[in-house]
Amino acid sequence: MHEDLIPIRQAVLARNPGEAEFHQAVDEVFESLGPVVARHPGILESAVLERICEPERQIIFRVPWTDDQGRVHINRGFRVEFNSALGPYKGGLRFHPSVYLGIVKFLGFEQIFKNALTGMPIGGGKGGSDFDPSGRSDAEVMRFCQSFMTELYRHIGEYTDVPAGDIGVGGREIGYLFGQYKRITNRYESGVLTGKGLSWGGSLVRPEATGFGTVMFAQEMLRTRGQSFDGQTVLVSGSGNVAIHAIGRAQKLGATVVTASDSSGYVVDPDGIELDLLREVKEVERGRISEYAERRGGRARFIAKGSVWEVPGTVALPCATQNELDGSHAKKLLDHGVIAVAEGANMPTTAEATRLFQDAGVLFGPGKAANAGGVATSALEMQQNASRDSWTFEYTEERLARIMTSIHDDCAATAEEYGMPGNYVAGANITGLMKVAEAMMAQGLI
Ligand code: NDP
Ligand code: 2IT
Repeated sequence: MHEDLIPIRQAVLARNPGEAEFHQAVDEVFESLGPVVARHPGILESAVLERICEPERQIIFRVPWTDDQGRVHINRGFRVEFNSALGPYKGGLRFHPSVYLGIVKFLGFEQIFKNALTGMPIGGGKGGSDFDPSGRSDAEVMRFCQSFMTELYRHIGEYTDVPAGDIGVGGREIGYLFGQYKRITNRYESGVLTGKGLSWGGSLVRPEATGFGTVMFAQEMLRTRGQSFDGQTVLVSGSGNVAIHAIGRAQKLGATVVTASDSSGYVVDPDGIELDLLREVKEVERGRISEYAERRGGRARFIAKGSVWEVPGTVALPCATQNELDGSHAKKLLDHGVIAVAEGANMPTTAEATRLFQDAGVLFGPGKAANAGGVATSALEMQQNASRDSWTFEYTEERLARIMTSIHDDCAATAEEYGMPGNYVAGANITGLMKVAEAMMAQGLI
């Protein structure tokens, strides 16, 4: 790390004790910024980095709700409004028992740079709760969402802060949240949330956008080496929104996707994942991934321990959660001849694993670039809401493809410009930072 950045980084760590994931996200960005502070002294003089690491606003609130037996539960709700230099705060809500302030801040921090990379007018934010939706009935999830929104509504709005989904928050939850927002405010404010259903302001392609975009980004990386998805053996982790659509897109491009996983284990299906069955088990029935193997007529195996990264493959798409691919996994993947890794999830690869891939010359697409298609399409949803319009699938998909190609090209060009050709991590961090820094400096001391 550049010596001028070390005291800033240390102050961030001291100010935010116990937030390991946030520290990791800050470190990853700071590691890239040496050449930037050398070339643009104004970044240090105007204390942009100190400001960018301090959220504009952090909201923590109580979420009381009752289960189907009438028992009372208390969860904690979060919304971290990190940076509004480029537009209203924008970013998802995560419902998962592991959620605490450090997770929300890591995600919100990443979102600042990701959203800048999309070229759309959106700032960075993130939220969620330590609520665990697994095994809960629709009625319980609805009561939780209504209670969550009963506090959140006062902090959000089309021009203020626009939440969407993330882990544990999909179309069902966005529906309950939107209904409660509308009820409390008496406003049909479509642009207050994204990921809505098609008949009430949602956008075509938004459900597919993150997974599709990740594969589009990886395809662009492969293209720089004269390669493509065609004929690759692809490893995907997760079996949620991002994973499912990454699998579908990679298959369409001629790849064989041989794995999927959830928090209970993973499946290996050498003939290629049967996507309809996976969607039936995970999206419709909200079941366990072992049921996929059970219903695949002996063609797939379920493994409860270990991870998909132990399976031989040439392209890896981590689409589950943070730090799911560590140094030992990276070594396995390298032994098996992996040529490209693109992060569908946020920060799924540890710092050590990232270094191993980069040192070995493997194409590595960091999440803030590779998974930006989701939030970019959220911004397209906001655009449709603002003009009271709805676009066709083909047109929206074409816009997404153009955005992903331009994120890829911007990251590649910036990496080259700063003397680190092929380093998409540095390219993404520097491109994102420069856009936000420029806006912050123009807007005075904010
Ligand atoms: P979903 O809730 O739809 O799916 C999450 C998947 O990851 C599930 O298969 C889940 O397993 C698994 N998973 C979650 N937490 C863990 C864990 N601690 N250990 C092992 N497996 C886990 O979420 P998404 O697909 O939306 O999100 C996946 C990743 O992509 C996240 O990192 C998210 O931040 C990121 N992302 C999402 C975007 C979006 O538009 N949705 C946009 C950009 C990034 P199980 O079913 O057992 O819980
Ligand atoms: O991490 C992410 O970019 C998301 N969960 C999507 C955010 C959004 O506002 O669509």
